[in-house]
Amino acid sequence: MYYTILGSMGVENILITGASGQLGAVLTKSLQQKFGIDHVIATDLRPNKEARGIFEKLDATDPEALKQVVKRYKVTQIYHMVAILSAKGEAFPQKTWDINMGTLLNVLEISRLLKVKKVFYPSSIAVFGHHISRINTPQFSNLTPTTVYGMTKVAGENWGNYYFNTYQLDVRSIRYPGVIGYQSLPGGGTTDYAVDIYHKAVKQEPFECFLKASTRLPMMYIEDAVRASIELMDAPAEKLSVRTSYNIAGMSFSPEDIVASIRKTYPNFEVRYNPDFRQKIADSWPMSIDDSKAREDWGWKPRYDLDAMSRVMIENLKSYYNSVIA
Ligand code: VAH
Repeated sequence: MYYTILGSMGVENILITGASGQLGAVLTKSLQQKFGIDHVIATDLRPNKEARGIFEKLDATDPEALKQVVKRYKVTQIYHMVAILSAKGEAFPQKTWDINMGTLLNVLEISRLLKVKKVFYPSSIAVFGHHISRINTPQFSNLTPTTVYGMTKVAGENWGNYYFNTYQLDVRSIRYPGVIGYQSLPGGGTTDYAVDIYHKAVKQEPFECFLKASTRLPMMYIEDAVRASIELMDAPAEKLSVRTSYNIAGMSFSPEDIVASIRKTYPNFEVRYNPDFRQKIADSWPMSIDDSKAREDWGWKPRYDLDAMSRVMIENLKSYYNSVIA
């Protein structure tokens, strides 16, 4: 049995909730490379068919079930990636509140009781709303989000800070921008267009964009986002001055910028703009982020800009679609 060899002195056993999601799937792989495949416990309601390693079917809204998995695998760190995202959340506001908050409170409380050493909590630039400076939005800004998803992230950041201050639970958090990767698909987010657009381009199909051409938002290539999370978790605790959540920046672009970048490879790529309810959400978010605190405290630095990301996305999706057709 795996768990009989886990949990010995100095060994880290990492549990991921939401491991089959867009970020969870890629994060699981990176953590397996870092800690060893037998030390990473991927959990979700549904398995990720392509994943290797330990998987437990887990409903993180069930505290008893979560507790049992944490105990059984002698878990020392949790990455809590479960969440209903911004656009989908607006269709189910109360369910979004219950799932996003309920699962986080379970993770925090069980971590406190079972002495889990560190917890990673993903927040988002959706914590910001109107009444901010939308260009280079500062770390400490007014947090009046316009979506239920954003409300859960503001509350979640504060719960993390509370558990850190009250119980000395080592909770660490990042405010992710829109995350883009070829390995997995997002679901229900306002920034998802920036993933879908590459799939259409590579399939040489026209793309219908649900945001206006000029809507500039903070974004990040998934490898940078995963590396940021692991680097923050590796940083010495005493260096971390922010225990709500760190602003981090990668790049900022609008649909017309990403289209221009894609047209360097596919000059005839066709796009039609047909903004829907997600436009209003995007208009309430920052255009770019000031991440100087993350840079100062734990050395954050992104590696990918828009064109570098376009190259990797196109190259990898091309091989993927070629292998599907072959
Ligand atoms: C969303 N991708 O669109 C998420 C993200 C920056 C927003 O948290 O809902």
